[in-house]
Amino acid sequence: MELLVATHNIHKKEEIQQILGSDYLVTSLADYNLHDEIVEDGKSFQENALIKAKYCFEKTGKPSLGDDSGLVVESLDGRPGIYSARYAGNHDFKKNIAKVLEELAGEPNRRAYFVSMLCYKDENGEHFFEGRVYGNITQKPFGEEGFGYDPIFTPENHNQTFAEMHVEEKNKISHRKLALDHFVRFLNAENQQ
Ligand code: ITT
Repeated sequence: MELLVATHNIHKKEEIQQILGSDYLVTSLADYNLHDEIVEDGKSFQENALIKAKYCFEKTGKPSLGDDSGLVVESLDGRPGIYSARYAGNHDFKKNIAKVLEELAGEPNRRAYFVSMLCYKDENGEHFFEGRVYGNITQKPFGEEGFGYDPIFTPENHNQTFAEMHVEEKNKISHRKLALDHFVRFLNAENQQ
């Protein structure tokens, strides 16, 4: 089936396609010539995921998936959280990473998690699916793969950051993979009814 992902982020689109595999054709906003910035003024990952999915569904009538995601750092009271994309500079990952590392300087508690909140919207309504992966923030960036905060996040029971792993390896354990597993189970159950 075609799944329209309400994103301008090519990395997210590619990860979702790789995780879902060839049973799904993952498209995104650019494939529908939708270039507007979607105003994400929700107060939670859930509200923002809904805003994205709704926008897409209203524009196209296609089954749409919003992914609102981010990094939640325990000793920063959950920041950058829903502000992950624009924590220091709008989609400027170097600045965003630098700000997190600076705020954590000298802090022994480096526990954090990545979250992916998905909102799936079709003509029958909206459904939410969440995935989290726990880990730690490194002292400095390592690796070139992935995107966003990947160079400073080491998932639990691993000794490499997401950015040091091949994307296929990240995609086996990531927050996005866990959320998509819930989503696929839901779709399969729906299709059996
Ligand atoms: P769209 O809203 O167009 O989907 P975005 O990049 O703005 O793209 P978000 O609003 O969900 O997406 O912001 C999430 C930010 O959190 C993203 O820009 C990254 O900085 C970070 N992030 C999310 N998932 C990540 C991942 O798997 N690895 C590293 N950083 C991630």
